[in-house]
Amino acid sequence: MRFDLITIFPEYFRGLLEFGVVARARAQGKFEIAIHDLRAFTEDRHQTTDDRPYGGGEGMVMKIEPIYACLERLLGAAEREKRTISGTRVVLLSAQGRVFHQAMARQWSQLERLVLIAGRYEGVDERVAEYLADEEISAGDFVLSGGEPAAALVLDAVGRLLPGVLGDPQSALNESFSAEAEGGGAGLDCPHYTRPPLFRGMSVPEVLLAGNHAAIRDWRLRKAREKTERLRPDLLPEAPCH
Ligand code: 9D3
Repeated sequence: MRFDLITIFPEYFRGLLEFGVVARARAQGKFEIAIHDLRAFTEDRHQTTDDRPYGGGEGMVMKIEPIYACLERLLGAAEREKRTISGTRVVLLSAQGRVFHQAMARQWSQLERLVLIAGRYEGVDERVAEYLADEEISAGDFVLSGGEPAAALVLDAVGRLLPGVLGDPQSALNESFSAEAEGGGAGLDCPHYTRPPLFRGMSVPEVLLAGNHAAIRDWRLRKAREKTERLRPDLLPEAPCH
């Protein structure tokens, strides 16, 4: 799989390419990441990527031309028409998008190519979302200064699902089990502990030390459910607004 990141801050992604799961997968040739500096696709002397909003108001808006020129270079005019067939998706990261979730990560991990456009300033000319991008995605209900952290997060979530990327293939297996086995409700994981069994008065639950595997399984299910009820009741199957 190939990722293309379009940004005015290409340096933002440097660390990502050097460290972590994404870096290792890339080094192993499991996937390719290309970072594109939007300024390289401007025509003017000042390499302008933003402009004042029509209708007035605060802040600046990202211009469509450099983004179009970059997509044109990456995909070509013909490619943009038959994106669905070619297995390519163009995603705009913006505060106005649908909130990213695991099902999208799973879908996108099946693509040949994922193009991520990181927005900046007060927003992006709406014609990008309307005509150039396939989807407009947000990282969540909080305000970022731009789409770069959101793009990094999408890259990590999708990248780790690619075959052979995860160090331990069993982890990916367990993950899909826990998400689908319990009546479709992808609740929170159970708590984990490791040595020492007692640290400064803080103990590990006795059941985990005793070695009764049936009891451990029951305890883990119960704890996962309790924790989901307490911290993420919205994930429970019977939650309202589902
Ligand atoms: C007047 C309201 N604006 C700012 C307070 C709206 C606004 C414009 C631009 C809010 C954020 C941004 C920049 N953010 C992103 O480009 C962005 C984002 C986000 O803010 N939250 C979650 N996901 C994303 S993806 C891109």
